[in-house]
Amino acid sequence: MSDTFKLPALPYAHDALEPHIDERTMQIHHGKHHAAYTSKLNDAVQGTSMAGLSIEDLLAHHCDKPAIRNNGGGFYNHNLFWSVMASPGNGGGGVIVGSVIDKAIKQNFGSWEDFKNGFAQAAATRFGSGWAWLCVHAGGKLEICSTANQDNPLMPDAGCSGTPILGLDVWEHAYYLNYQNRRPEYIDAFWNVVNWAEVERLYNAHS
Ligand code: MN3
Repeated sequence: MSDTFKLPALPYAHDALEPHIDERTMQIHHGKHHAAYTSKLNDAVQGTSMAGLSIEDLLAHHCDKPAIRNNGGGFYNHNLFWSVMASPGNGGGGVIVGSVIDKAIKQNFGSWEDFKNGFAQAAATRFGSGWAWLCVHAGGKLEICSTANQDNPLMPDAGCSGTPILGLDVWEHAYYLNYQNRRPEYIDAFWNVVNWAEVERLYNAHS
């Protein structure tokens, strides 16, 4: 039987996010962690009534099952994470002044500084493992939040709502090789690799 869910190829080389996210971390994170979530998600749905459902439907309606919550969340969250990053100087870090996302950030948070501070605070204060999110609601309202483990805002009981358009993995496996316990440094470095063109595309698709 062929697997429903496939580990996506990274949209850039493993070393493309250096020096902010190191090559070895990317190799292990994508090739081991994300691959394992993908494989276990396939195992969890095959031969059940959930086979054939989209990942969004699984997260919205079947996250009461731990195998779906943890592995479906891990599959979806990392798919988004890779897509919203890009190499510095090749789409990573830059925001076009006057673009849709530039205006939306300023309208919702007052300034880029206030947005970044709020997002960094959500990422830094998430105790243990989890994610920080920027979510959009229909109509364009933006919201910052964080979730534990592999939870995400598509799960009705995650304590966060809207559609995630930017996510930051704050599990230690995402930064420990390069930053050890210095999560705030990793969060600060993340801004150099955010692919704002993709965040804007997601904003337009879900607002
Ligand atoms: Mn991870």
